[in-house]
Amino acid sequence: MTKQREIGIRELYQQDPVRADELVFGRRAGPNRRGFLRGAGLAAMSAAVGAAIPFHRNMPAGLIPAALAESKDDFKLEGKDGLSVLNDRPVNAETPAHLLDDAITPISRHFVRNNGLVPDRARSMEAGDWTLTIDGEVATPLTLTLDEIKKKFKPVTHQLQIECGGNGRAAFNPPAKGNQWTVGAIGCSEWTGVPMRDLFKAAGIKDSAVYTGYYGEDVHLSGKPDKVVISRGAPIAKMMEPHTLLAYQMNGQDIPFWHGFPARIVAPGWPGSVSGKWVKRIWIRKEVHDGPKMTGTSYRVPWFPPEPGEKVEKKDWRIIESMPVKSLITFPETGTTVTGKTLDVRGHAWAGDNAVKRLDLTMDFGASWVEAKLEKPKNPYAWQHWQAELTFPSKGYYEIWARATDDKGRMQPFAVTWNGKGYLNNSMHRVAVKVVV
Ligand SMILES: Nc1nc2c(c(=O)[nH]1)N[C@H]1C(S)=C(S)[C@@H](COP(=O)(O)O)O[C@H]1N2
Ligand SMILES: [Mo]
Repeated sequence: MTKQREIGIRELYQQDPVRADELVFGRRAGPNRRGFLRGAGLAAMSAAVGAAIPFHRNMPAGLIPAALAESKDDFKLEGKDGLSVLNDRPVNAETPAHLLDDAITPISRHFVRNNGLVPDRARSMEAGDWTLTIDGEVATPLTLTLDEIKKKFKPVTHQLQIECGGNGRAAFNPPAKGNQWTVGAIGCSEWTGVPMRDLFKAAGIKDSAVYTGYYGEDVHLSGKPDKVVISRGAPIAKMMEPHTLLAYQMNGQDIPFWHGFPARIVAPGWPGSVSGKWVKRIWIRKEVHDGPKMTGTSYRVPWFPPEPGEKVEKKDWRIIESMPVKSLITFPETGTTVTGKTLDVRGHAWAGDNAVKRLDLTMDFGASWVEAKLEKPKNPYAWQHWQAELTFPSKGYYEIWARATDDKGRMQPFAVTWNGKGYLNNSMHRVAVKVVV
């Protein structure tokens, strides 16, 4: 006798999306659309999402309805408010989209991504004998205390987005191993610190410098004191870009222990893993860095789009640099009941090293689009706020989808661009609402 195991709707859609449509909604859908989902199937789906679906004919088959796609599990982390905890050792927690509504992400709502354990020094929030060393391809290696960094170098403050390279991984099919981030491993807080290039210049960075490698104070899960948790870096040009900081404040206060006290790198627009927390050493190298999570397939994607499930040879993987164009709908929240014909919708958009040029919304699965009002970024690498008024043609279940376009003309795709590691999913964010008038 085989034992039946209960599986969640997300897992069901990952295993076989068309079969999931059939199991959940009772009827096999057409090959591309849910237009064939009639009678009992359509009724089941409407019941599941809580209203009739006026545009059901346009609905892609095998795609989990947005009303059911984001997890709602809550769990309390110190200093955090409403984050979904994906893992507790190491701690990984993401922020539901509607809690990212603030222009500047409050500390309590910035996601947390740890590969190891928070160091004791950070827990105590006392810098003590902490120093930062910059060595390698420099004329004079520097070792600085926190006070020296604050006194000798001119601070700057910028709004900077940090997004985990694996944000959106939960939508991969076949699934990719790792934290199953839905959409909330992104934040844009205000960071204060010293441009990294000022520190590098003070150390007399040499022409032979090619790449950096950071070392943090966090503790490996094995507990072994000498085992490095993660050590990544970036090409010198990215590290010398004026918005790449050695930060010591987040939203005007000492960086909280989750986020790297007493100091961290913020290399905005690149995978969050470049932004080393609890940093104590930056090694300037004459070749590409090769620390833990820098080599193999870590934070790399194939240079060509593989077929879902295709095996890709080692030599075809490239280190991820700028993150792709992306956006979030932060109002309304999925599940909202709309009692008027119109609704003000808003959110943010960002595009790695680039700017966002335009944002469009659809409520009929891509048949028509409404252009949103898009603000300029507060500074380069800040996310951009957008807002639009939508008018619904009738009552029913609607999905609002947002699509950002960057200044190079690149747009967010409808579906996941698959790779074996679950990186860089910038498919459109979807929010489900029920219109009752
Ligand atoms: N020392 C250290 N730095 C680190 C990490 C880590 O585990 N250890 N995680 C990285 C990853 S993968 C991400 S996405 C960001 C997350 O930053 P946050 O926790 O402040 O949101 O920190 C990066 N810096
Ligand atoms: Mo990450």
